[in-house]
Amino acid sequence: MADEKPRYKTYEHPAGGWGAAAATAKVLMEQSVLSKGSRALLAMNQPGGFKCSSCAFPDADERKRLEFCENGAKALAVEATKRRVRADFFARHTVTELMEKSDYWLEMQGRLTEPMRYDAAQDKYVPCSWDDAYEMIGRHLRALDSPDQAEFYTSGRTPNEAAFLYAIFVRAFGTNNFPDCSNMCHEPTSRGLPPAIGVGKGTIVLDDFEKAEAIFIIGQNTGTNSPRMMSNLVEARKRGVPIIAINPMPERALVRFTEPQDAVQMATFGSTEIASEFVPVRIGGDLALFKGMMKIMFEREAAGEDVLDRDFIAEHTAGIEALREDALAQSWADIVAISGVPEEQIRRITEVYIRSSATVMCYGMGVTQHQQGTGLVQQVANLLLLRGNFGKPGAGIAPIRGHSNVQGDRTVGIDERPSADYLDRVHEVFGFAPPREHGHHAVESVEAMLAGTAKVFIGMGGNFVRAISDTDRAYEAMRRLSLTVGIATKLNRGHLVHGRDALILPVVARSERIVTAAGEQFITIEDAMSNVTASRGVLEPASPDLRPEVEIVCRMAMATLPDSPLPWAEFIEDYGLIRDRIAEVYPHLYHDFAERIQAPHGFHLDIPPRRREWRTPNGRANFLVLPGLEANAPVDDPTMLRLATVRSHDQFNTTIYSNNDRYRGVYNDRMVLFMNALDRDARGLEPGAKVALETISGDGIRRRVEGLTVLDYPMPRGSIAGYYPELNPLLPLDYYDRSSGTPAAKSIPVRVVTL
Ligand SMILES: Nc1nc2c(c(=O)[nH]1)N[C@H]1C(S)=C(S)[C@@H](COP(=O)(O)OP(=O)(O)OC[C@H]3O[C@@H](n4cnc5c(=O)[nH]c(N)nc54)[C@H](O)[C@@H]3O)O[C@H]1N2
Ligand SMILES: Nc1nc2c(c(=O)[nH]1)N[C@H]1C(S)=C(S)[C@@H](COP(=O)(O)OP(=O)(O)OC[C@H]3O[C@@H](n4cnc5c(=O)[nH]c(N)nc54)[C@H](O)[C@@H]3O)O[C@H]1N2
Ligand SMILES: [Mo]
Repeated sequence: MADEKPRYKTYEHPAGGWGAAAATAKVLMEQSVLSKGSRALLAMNQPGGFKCSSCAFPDADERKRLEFCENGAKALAVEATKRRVRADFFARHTVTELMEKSDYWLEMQGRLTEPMRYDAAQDKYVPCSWDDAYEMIGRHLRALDSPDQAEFYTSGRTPNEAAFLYAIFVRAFGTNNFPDCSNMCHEPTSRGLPPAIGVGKGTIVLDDFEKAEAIFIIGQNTGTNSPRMMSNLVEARKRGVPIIAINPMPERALVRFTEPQDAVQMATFGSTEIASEFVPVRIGGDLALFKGMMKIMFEREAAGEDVLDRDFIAEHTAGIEALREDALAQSWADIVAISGVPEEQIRRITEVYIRSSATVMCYGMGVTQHQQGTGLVQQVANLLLLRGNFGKPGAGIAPIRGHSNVQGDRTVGIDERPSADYLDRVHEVFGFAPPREHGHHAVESVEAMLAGTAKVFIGMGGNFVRAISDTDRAYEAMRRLSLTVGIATKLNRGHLVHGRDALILPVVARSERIVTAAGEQFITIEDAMSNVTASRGVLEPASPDLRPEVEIVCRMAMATLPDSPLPWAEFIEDYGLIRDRIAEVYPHLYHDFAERIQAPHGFHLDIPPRRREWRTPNGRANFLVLPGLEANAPVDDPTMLRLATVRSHDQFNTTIYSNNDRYRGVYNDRMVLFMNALDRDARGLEPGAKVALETISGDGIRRRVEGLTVLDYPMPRGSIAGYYPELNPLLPLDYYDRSSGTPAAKSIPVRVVTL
């Protein structure tokens, strides 16, 4: 597949439909798991079954028989693949040779099967026993001068039980260094919303889509990254609900979609128009756009119209005067120039917003991954507060989370800045005093490695070195370490860019059964709408030598803290005991965990804003002003383009399923740039020209990616897009949102260079 010729062709069909059905069958077949995979798909997201690991969107209720999508099927197919990476594979390839292979090739080798240790003499991974692996981890960690010399990464697939204990183990060891995938993702939500509405999570439940009178989708590619949400959007459109998509890329599924689970639409080749209005905002232009909307609302209110929810504002909020003053001070010329959206269109979508008495605003990485990502999230909350869109049916804020349990991991303690309340509870429940100083977030962990102060990196899932910014420097950072540990299902780059000692520890995957001495265990996860549900794998583990993540955490703890009085060995066998401890540490959220998790669809964690209760210092919802109109520092260079690094339809983060991106019309190529034809002309380039990109930065480091093909695409002027992770070498490590630590991966200032 990799050597097929690149092809570029506009995708004319609605997204979803038969294309998605065919793609589902194809991916199952490619991994030779058609019957096993189809059987498992029937159990996906069903009571008694397992939770899809592909995204964090919640399950529908009883009305839907099947709850999976094309991309969920892909995630399952690559997990249930028949292919295996065994000891003989590592015996055949040195690590240096494997470094030459693509991420796609590494992924396609299949599931890891046994623990492996790096042997420097041969430059190869060689088999090692689980006992030896734990002994090595314990030895390295105990040898450190300070617990703060270790970095404990978490990716968001880790279930609650493993994440909770990991957080306890690491704090008992003595550090709050918890870089995690959330730091690169929805951290602006976790940090931005608490001062605004008192909780760092979304406030809607699935039912709200059915009651909404308007839906905004800001910087989120629904059809690819949370396809199950398309059913809700199709349903809303059929009810005539306006849907406003704010996105520099005209994402196909937001334009037109055929519901693959709607038999009539499938049979008649019918489809639904999704966005009633597409707003092609410039990259980073959202702040100007939001301020334009607020300016209109304040002006019309001042002119005597009934535009704001005055009662709600008076009873529940603080800070509106400063917000009004700031919005009214902005000029239309600036708003239009910076957002790239004509005033008339801003007026039109504001009218839609004003007419709706219940609005849901969804957003994704197009909002969070900017230098002012946290401030941008707060502006979405401001817009909603102005019309009282919290605590009523059909309304609220909806951060569309990424990894299936990224929200849950944070809830149960994966947090480099833990709250005092949590630390007090841990002290009381577990009887040790956890460290109180803040630890490292993802970017800071790499800085510590580069500075030589970090020595050990443990990766609970994920592919950190590919996911984080500044690829070349991240590689250099990892290679300075004394130990790197990858706890994973699949071989990835993170295992090849390693420390002096290195381990690969293979785990039981989400779709697989966990059986311990105490019997079959289930795990729990929290979805993007705060529902906690049980997940029980249905397939046999890919190899008898895999271990569940819970066991790996406990055994690392036992090897590192031999005197720990905690019942680690019991936790390994009985996950109910872990849930009892979760309930003790979080009495408000997780009381009666054991009983409540028995319900077929689990239970909903309390979200106080749904009752118009604000757990902020002043007890009110707060309007928070972000000065100016730019979400990123302006760059004084006329050749500058803003680059957004995005996902294709055929990848899950750093896992590349194929080199195609069907809805954007790209086949067999990932080294492309989506560019407005006028920007291309202005640089004297032909369509299909090969170019390099260079980052514009003041730090004297040259960052360049070569071999990119320029494609004409309806992007706003000055905005270009390409793929993550191939373009991560362009993203400077210190180019991130200071409030959340999140790299500004959607707005990298670059210039085109021709070689
Ligand atoms: N199949 C699949 N599902 C996934 C994932 C996956 O890789 N594959 N990843 C999971 C994870 S971890 C996450 S976080 C989510 C990510 O899901 P999304 O949030 O959809 O992530 P992206 O594809 O990075 O980009 C989001 C959108 O932001 C737009 N955008 C770029 N810049 C701007 C801007 O300045 N303003 C606005 N308004 N929009 C902008 C892009 O055009 C793109 O449509 O999906 C999760 N689900
Ligand atoms: N430039 C740029 N960079 C980005 C982004 C972007 O949009 N642009 N997005 C950012 C975002 S939103 C995120 S969330 C991060 C993602 O960063 P990560 O979460 O670190 O990356 P993934 O690619 O999701 O991790 C994939 C690996 O996880 C392992 N794995 C899969 N399933 C399991 C499991 O069940 N258990 C365990 N233990 N391991 C498992 C497999 O070995 C697989 O290779 O990347 C960020 N980086
Ligand atoms: Mo994410």
